[in-house]
Amino acid sequence: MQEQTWQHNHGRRRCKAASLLGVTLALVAGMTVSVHAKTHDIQMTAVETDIVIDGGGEKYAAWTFNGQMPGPVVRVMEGDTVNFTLTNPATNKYPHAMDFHAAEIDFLNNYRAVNAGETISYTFIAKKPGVFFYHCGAPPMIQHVARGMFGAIIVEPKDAKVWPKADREYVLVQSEYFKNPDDVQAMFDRKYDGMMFNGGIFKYHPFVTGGGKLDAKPGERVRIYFVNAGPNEFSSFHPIGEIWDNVYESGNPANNLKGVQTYVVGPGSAATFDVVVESAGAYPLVTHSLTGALRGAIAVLLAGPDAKPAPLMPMVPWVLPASKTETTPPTGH
Ligand SMILES: [Cu+2]
Repeated sequence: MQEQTWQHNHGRRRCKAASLLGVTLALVAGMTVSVHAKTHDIQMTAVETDIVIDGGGEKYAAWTFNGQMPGPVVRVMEGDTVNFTLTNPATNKYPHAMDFHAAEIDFLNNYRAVNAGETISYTFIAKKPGVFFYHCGAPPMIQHVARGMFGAIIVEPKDAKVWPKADREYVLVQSEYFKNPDDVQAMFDRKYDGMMFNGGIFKYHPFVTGGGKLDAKPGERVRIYFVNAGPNEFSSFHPIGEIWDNVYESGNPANNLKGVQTYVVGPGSAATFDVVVESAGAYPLVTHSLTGALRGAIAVLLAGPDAKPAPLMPMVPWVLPASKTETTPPTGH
């Protein structure tokens, strides 16, 4: 897997001291403790900016982490420590916050909103493997999520043998699009105008202007880390022409369902989906809540022998084929 979609320091110096401590604790507790747990320094910046949300170049006044919707994928291993810092630049207008569903820490201290010109830092240990939602929790939270402040954190199981090895991995984050970013009432009334995967309407639909696709080879096990950002609608995630070989609730390998046609992922939840593509062809991945699919939540998985290797998906901004110009500013730090 090539990814890494997010930069961080592995804190190897600390790892040595932590390893000694870990071994000691393991001896004391009589249990197995990973001696390879790492420390990741993750920094994000709240960026209030226009981004492109469809292949026609439609712009949206988003609020984002690092200028992209969704924010960058964070990827750590079970047992790792995350030192997180959120910067809210003085040039912003609104307070922002960060809530990691992978963390088990006090909400009041850590997830509070900070004003423009301030930063907040906290630390957590990613104790449970899976794929988890993260989002801004500043009030009104429904608006901060709707405008784009969300993303995915993958916590890999420390024992890779607890599930089959994937041949290819993607991240898909579903969310609703409200064309008027200031109409909070429309958000409360669930009057969404589009449904997005990774911040774009029909972003992975090759028959739509500017649309892309997801690649695979026949016989591959394709693993999709799926997050539903909402803010309101349930996703009913289904591979047209296929069956999920495995669904891991919250992405935890211990929660292994087999042979699932459709699986519901509620707002603020996530699951990991494995599909072994039986043969060449097109397999649209959709929310079978059709009002969502037909308003943008269709990602076509195209299986063919010539599929190129793909990096872990790519919380990349929409790049319009015509201009090949990135429409999102670089990360804010
Ligand atoms: Cu916010």
